[in-house]
Amino acid sequence: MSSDPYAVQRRGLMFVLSSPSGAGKSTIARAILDQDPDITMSVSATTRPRRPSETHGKDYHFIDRTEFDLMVNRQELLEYAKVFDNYYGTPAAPVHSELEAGRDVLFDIDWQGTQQLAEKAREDLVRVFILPPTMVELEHRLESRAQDSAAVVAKRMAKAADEMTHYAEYDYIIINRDVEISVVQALAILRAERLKRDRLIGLGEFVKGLRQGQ
Ligand SMILES: Nc1nc2c(ncn2[C@@H]2O[C@H](COP(=O)(O)OP(=O)(O)OP(=O)(O)O)[C@@H](O)[C@H]2O)c(=O)[nH]1
Ligand SMILES: [Mg+2]
Repeated sequence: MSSDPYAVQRRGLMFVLSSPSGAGKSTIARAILDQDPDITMSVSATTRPRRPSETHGKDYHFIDRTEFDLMVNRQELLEYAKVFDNYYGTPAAPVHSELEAGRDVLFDIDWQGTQQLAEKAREDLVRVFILPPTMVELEHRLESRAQDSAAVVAKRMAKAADEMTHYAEYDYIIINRDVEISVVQALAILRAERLKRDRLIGLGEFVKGLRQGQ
C-alpha cells in the first residue's frame, strides 16, 4: 500500500462464478487467474474423492466427513453446501486475509454457497452466472471431459436444468459460446467492479487533496 496520505485504496471483492456442470466455469476461472495478478482462488474443502488430475491444497483440500464436520462446528467455513452427494465449503480465514489486503478472491461455488455469501457480505460480492449456449453443447462438454463415469454425466445433466433456474440470483450472465470471448467478458466485469465508488477507501480525502492543488 502507498505511503501517500491521499492514496485511494480499495477493499477486495469476492468474485463468484457459478454454472451448471460443464458450462465452462473452471476454464474461465483458470484464465482469469492467469491473466489478472490481483485475484487469487479460494481453495475449497471437500469430502469428494480426489481425481487423478487434481492436487491436494491446490484444487481442493480433500478431507473426510469427520474433518469437514469439525470445520463446520468451529465455524471455519464462510459457507458450505452438499453438492452431488458430497460436501463442499469455503475456508474463511484465507478469504478474510486477502480481502483485508485489498486483493480479490475468485470462488467456483454453487448457487447454495452464493446465497450464503450474499447474506454475509452482499456489498463485497460480485456474482457471475455462466450459461451454456445449448443443452446439446453442455452434454458434449460433459462427455468429452471423460473424467466421470457415464452415470455421473447423466446425473449432472439431469441436475443442470434445475441449477439454471438460479440465474436470476446473479448480477451478471455470461453465455459461454466462445470461451475466449467469455474470459474477456469476465475480466471486463471484474475490472469495472474494482472501480465502483463504494469499494474505494480514502476517496474523500483524495479529492480534497486534489482541490487543494496536490
Ligand atoms: N457451495 C459450494 N460449492 C462448491 C464449493 N467448491 C466447489 N463447489 C461446487 O461444487 C460443484 C462440483 O464441483 P466438482 O466436484 O469440483 O466438480 P466439477 O467437475 O468441477 O463440476 P462443475 O464445476 O460443476 O462442472 C461445482 O458446482 C462447484 O462450483 C464450495 O466451497 N462451496
Ligand atoms: Mg468445476
